[in-house]
Amino acid sequence: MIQKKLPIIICILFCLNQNIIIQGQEIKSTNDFGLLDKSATAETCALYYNLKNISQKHMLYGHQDDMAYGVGWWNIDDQSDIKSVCGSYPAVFGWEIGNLGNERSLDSVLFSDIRKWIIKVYEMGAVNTISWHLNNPVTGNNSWDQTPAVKNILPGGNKHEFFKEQLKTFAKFNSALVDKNGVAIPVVFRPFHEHNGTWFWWGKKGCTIDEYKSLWKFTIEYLRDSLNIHNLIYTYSPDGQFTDYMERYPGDEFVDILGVDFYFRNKINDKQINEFVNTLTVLTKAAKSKNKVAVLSETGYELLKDSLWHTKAILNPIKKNRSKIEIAYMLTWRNARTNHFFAPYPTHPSVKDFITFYSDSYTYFAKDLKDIKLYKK
Ligand code: BMA
Repeated sequence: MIQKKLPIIICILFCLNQNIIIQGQEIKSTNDFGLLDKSATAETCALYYNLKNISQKHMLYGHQDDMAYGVGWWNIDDQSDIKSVCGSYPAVFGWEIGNLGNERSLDSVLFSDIRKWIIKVYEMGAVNTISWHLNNPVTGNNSWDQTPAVKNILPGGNKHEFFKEQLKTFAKFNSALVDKNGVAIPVVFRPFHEHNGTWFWWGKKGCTIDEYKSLWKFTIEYLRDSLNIHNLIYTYSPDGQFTDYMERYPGDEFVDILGVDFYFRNKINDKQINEFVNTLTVLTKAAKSKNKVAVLSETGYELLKDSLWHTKAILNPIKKNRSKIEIAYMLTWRNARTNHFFAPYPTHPSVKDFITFYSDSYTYFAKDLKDIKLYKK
């Protein structure tokens, strides 16, 4: 009798005990990888899980708008300053969607091209991350217009409906980010960044701590629960000049990745390098205590005025402090033109040093992702 019922008993036991172990980590169900969105797609969960794993041994190299333009060129198929310099695309690609709803982004890139490149990046097995310099909803000017506006877009505010429309515009753009099989492409989404600065309307002078947290929570709940978006990994990213990293942190259930935007502004010296190391140490500690991922969400030294920046300021300091620093990726800011660039290009004096940085086993580029399936568990 018991023998006849054995398959049923096994089935019940299996259903009751859903917890599985993947590489030593207990996963409660296939969708519980610690993401704030419990309905996140399988590919999104896998990306988050793999970023967490990778950060223990490597750091992915990223570049903003890498496929879109570089120093001396604009929108050429398969062109990339990074690829021209070292032979491989970056492993992470940043995209900017300020001006969404128009034909071109605030940096004049066609949104139809951004979509095309996001798909290409995904099919290459690399990572896409999106930032959003949202126009000031009160004045309609760009995000650097500091006219207070956060209160106005929160529930009850006179621009709340308008803000919901903006989020719907984002949802529409996002819904077109699918591969050839219709699979939603995971995106590391980084809204309302550098909020501890005073340069954006969502900065610390434009809203109280509670208003900022409410804005963050509303945005996530609206995208996730009302607009049913499940391919996003949410990143909190203060500017590196913070006094308290957690000051405007909206809560563990509203953040997936802990980031920081750290720029080198002066001559590269020990003081600045120490500051950098300390910042990444604080970040790593916070992320680890929450079992979340840490990233250097923006970085650079404008015009790369020190040709050894990649090894002197980034690689060597991080490698020397590996016991305290685990970041899944760094994203170097854009190569817009000869007086506004952050990454090397073929004739730049930093190329040799960049090749050293690229060749180090700690850094991962697109080429290194060939055997790593970021979107599979
Ligand atoms: C800033 C600058 C601007 C750009 C903005 C959004 O850091 O690079 O030129 O418009 O980012 O990409």
